[in-house]
Amino acid sequence: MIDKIRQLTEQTQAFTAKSAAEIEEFRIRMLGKKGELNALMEQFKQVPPEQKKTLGGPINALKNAIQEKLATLKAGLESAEQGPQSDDLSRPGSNDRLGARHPISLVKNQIEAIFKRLGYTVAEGPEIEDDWHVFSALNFPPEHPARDMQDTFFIEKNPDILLRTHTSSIQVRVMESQKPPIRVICPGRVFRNEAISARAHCIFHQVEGLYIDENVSFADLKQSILYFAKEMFGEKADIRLRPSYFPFTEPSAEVDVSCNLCGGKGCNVCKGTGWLEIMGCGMVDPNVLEACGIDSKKYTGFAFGMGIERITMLKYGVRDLRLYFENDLRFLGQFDSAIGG
Ligand code: 2U9
Repeated sequence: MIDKIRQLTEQTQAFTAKSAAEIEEFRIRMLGKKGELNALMEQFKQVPPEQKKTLGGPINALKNAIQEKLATLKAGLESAEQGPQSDDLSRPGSNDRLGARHPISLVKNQIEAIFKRLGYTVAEGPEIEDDWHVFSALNFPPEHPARDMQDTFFIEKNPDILLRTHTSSIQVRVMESQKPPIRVICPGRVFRNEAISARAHCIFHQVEGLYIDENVSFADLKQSILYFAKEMFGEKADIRLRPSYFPFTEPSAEVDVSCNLCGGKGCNVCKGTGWLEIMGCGMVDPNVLEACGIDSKKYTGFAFGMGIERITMLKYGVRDLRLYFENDLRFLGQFDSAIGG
């Protein structure tokens, strides 16, 4: 019986076919009801139990070899049939479904594109930073709460090495290495020691901007942000500035954009105010300019910062921050026709 198995295995390996009919003929001869394999199985039933152990494996291997041979021959025949057609350049293209860009990347690209039109370049920097670039150069006093372990992730409990809490550290590096005029946009991930909820996450994305030159004024800041708001939220968008405080800017302001859902009349998204907060901004504090090697008597500048998650929520009506991190295709698929480079 083992000789028969060996003989059928060799026949299977050597078998070739030029047509579907030949393949089918081979299948029936080997696997058909009255085929070779069934005949072997009938014989197998008669053999004494101690021989069954040595014959079971080879019979199975033969069955697998026959099935693989049939599959290979069928695939070869199908591609041969398609061969001449694949040279036909007039055939319609295949309808492969393209992936979608993540909404955070989409909006990051849109923000960058808007500021590039105003002459800004894009700069990136390290996520693991030192105290100087995240806090000290930015005029944070030694006892500022952001320097606390509860708000910032420190590496190996070393108070000098930490995960950046804002992308302002990139602007510090740009100011240290370039001379004004400086016009730069700094996108990136930032890290804050916060509990995760629908409205807060310990990792999020920011875009910050910095413009330094002679005679840069608060009016320049306001006009640049108005341009950004109209490009991002539509021509009808208006802005308002409310006084605020940041260690690195003086004066400082929070920026609201008119609610694009109710047109400023008041709805549940803008909580009846007609306004939505989109970013913070201000004139760069002279202490920061000096710390970064820029003459604060000659140069002035403005800076602004925004959370990309927030801008995306407002633009696309995303209600829960956690959706950005879950990679659920039902969520991501909704952005596949959005324009964003
Ligand atoms: C340098 C000098 C000044 C960047 C600025 C803000 C205001 C701001 C927040 C918005 C929401 C961060 O994501 S958020 O939590 N940012 O309000 N950021 S001014 O000012 C700088 C940056 C770098 C050298």
